[in-house]
Amino acid sequence: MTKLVKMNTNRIALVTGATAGFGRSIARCLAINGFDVIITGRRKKLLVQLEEELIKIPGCRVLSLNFDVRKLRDVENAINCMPEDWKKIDVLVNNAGLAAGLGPVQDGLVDDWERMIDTNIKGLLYMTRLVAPLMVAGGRGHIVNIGSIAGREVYPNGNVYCGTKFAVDAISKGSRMDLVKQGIKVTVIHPGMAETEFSFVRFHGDAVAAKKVYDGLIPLHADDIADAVLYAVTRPDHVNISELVITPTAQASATIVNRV
Ligand code: NDP
Ligand code: 8X3
Repeated sequence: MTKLVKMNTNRIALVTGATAGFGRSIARCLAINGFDVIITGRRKKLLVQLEEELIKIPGCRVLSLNFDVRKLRDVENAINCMPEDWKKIDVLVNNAGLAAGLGPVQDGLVDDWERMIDTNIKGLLYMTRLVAPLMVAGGRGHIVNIGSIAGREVYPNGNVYCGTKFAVDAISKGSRMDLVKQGIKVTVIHPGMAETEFSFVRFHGDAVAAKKVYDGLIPLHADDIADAVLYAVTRPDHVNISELVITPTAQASATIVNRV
């Protein structure tokens, strides 16, 4: 008798920067909602922990890929060496990113600038360059880029970080134009203030300065952004969510915040 092999028909989502913050919440949320997930990041221990958590979700398959999005060869190696059935990526969430420093441009640290430019712009481009052709070949797909309110409004001392997120906004718009004929959706989500490891990284590990950013207001939670990603990637085929700007209720713009 022929043995019936049950094919896994879940959609596949690849989330960069899944070891913390938005990325971890997005991976969890998509996994809980029926996606198979490819989780990526540099901190292997955290990737393993998340993989162990997500594989307990009934029917969910998980692949973890440990690499730095700034290293083109490592990105190529990770994507090209994936098992063939994992290459049918339906959703790419370009989330990995950071701010490093908050100060006047004339005092900026070149190393901080390079980390932000290499991660937020070039890393996102490397991922897109490797994954978009797989989507084109499959005739479907959805790229979700995580931008920022800093990609819509420049604020004092934000200079280079804002520049990288303006680039994410422009690249998202351009990608949407370039991929429209192939039926590939492109969404950009621009969050405002959210309490993750973001400010701890921005202030080079100063936990007190990081905490102070959110004094007197209720910031966004990573799950709020995961919820928005889930919404975007579960619309019907004929609907694309192009852009979303999501802020805490207490934030009216990049610089206007109601603290109590
Ligand atoms: P976190 O610092 O909590 O998480 C950042 C994630 O990015 C981590 O998983 C980290 O993993 C990963 N990452 C950073 N650098 C690299 C790299 N070179 N290669 C691979 N992965 C990397 O921050 P958030 O979750 O808050 O930030 C996620 C995204 O959201 C970023 O693009 C950020 O700019 C954006 N954003 C954040 C806002 C906020 O207020 N929190 C608001 C608006 C946008 P690992 O260190 O393991 O590599
Ligand atoms: C993170 C939000 O306002 O610190 O992108 O730039 S902000």
